[in-house]
Amino acid sequence: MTKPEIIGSGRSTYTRVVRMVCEEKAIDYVLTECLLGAPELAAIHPLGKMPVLRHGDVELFESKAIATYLDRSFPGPLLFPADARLAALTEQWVSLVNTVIDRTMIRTYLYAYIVPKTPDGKPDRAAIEAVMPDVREQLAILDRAVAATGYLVGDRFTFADINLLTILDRLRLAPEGAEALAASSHLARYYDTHAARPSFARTVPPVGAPKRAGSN
Ligand SMILES: N[C@@H](CCC(=O)N[C@@H](CS)C(=O)NCC(=O)O)C(=O)O
Repeated sequence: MTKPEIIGSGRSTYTRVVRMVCEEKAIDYVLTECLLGAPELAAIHPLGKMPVLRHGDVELFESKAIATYLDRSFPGPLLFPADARLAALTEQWVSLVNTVIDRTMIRTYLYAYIVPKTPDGKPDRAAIEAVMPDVREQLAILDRAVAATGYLVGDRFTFADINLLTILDRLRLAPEGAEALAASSHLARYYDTHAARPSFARTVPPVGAPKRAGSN
């Protein structure tokens, strides 16, 4: 059988989540590194975002759709639970993280450090100060969510955890984010526990945002 090909960048959190699915399920896959704006992405994703997947004649875009396909197509532990309630809870946390928490912690907070829009290229202090109350509020929500079991969903590791861990990992790169995570005791323990998973360790990205074709 052909290997699934994940096209994206090792630096991209959304690319990392589908790589972690492959690692958790011991799927033999290929990562084809590319830049933002690469034609390989536009060939599959209508907005040219990463990651995209090619597997035989299957082409997919959107990380959760790719993760679902890999989970159902390959043996290994189910990362999207079969039970209706647990499946819905997994969807719930993936949705909140992708629509709200990613925007706050990565696109707004972290990007104010790594791709600031300031004239001198220095971290955008105004954007950082403005977003930190939301970062703290959202960390508190997550801290409560993992307090009882150490997982987002029931008492088992799911795609919801994968999808969050990649974001917490990047949040730690900047000082206020690292401090706020360390102060969230349940969530800090959750992060440390799951960061020891081989799927996490084998996909640690280089620091920095994915690079765009034509930029330095
Ligand atoms: N909802 C998409 C989001 C993918 C996404 O935003 N990827 C980022 C890299 S982590 C990207 O391609 N950004 C480039 C852009 O938005 O033009 C998914 O889950 O796959």
